[in-house]
Formats: sequence, C-alpha cells, structure tokens
Amino acid sequence: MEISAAELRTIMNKIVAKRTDIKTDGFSMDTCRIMVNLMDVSFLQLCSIYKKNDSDDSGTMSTPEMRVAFKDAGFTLNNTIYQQLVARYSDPDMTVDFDNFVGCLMRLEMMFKIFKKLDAHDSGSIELNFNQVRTNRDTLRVSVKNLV
Ligand SMILES: [Ca+2]
Ligand SMILES: [Ca+2]
Repeated sequence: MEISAAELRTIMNKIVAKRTDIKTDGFSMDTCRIMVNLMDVSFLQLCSIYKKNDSDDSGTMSTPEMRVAFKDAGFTLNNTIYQQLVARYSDPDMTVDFDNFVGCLMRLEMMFKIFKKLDAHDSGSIELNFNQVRTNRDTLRVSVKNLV
C-alpha cells in the first residue's frame, strides 16, 4: 500500500488530535515525507516509546526523558550530538513535543542509514572527500524530493 506524505500527515494529525496524553502542534510536511520513506518504526511504536519515557506524564519530553527515549529507539548518541539535537527540536521551554520528537527520530534514522551505507566495512567511522560530501548531499535531496 502506497501512502503519500500528505495522507500520512492527515492521519497522524487526526490520531494525535484525539489524544490528550500527547502534546503536539501538528506535523510538518518535511517530517511526513521522511517518515514515508523510512517507515521502519511504525507510528504506533513511536507513540509507545514516547508515552513510556514521558515519566512525569506531562505529554512532552524533558531533556533527561529524551535521552532514555533515544536509547529505547535504538540510538546511542554522544553528548555533543545529543545536545545539538535537543537544542534544535525543543520548544523554548526546553521540552520536546510529539511531532518534534518524531521529526527528530526520523532525521536521526536517515542519518544513520546514510552513514551505514557509506561505512561499508562497519568500522564505525567514515571518511568523505569533498566530492562525496557534495554527492551525498545531493542524494539526500533527491530521495526526499522523489517522495512528493
Ligand atoms: Ca511541535
Ligand atoms: Ca515529560
């Protein structure tokens, strides 16, 4: 079954609108496009990871809650990356709501996938020359664009 980013966005917004235990101000098209491309983790799985790690039932993720949630979703991150991500995806009160949480995980997933593809020997690090960096940026842009 093929589903477009716009359809997915409608569905996700409908689902979360009915829930009072999860706070969000709506999903961006960008996030939905990436989700359509990388549906390894289902939307419901993301919901349950979010709920499980919202220890104080506030409906949003605090910085320490996010850290555990990342681990749960299978991402072990060093502090620098973690702080950059939280800074980018949190609201001014330093909490992360549900759509930002999903957007953040989807981008991480995409980064990890690209990295694994380039790290053919599983060494855990990759070296890119200037041309490869350019090429991979283009690949990224094309794959996201193709989804529309
Ligand atoms: Ca939001
Ligand atoms: Ca919370």
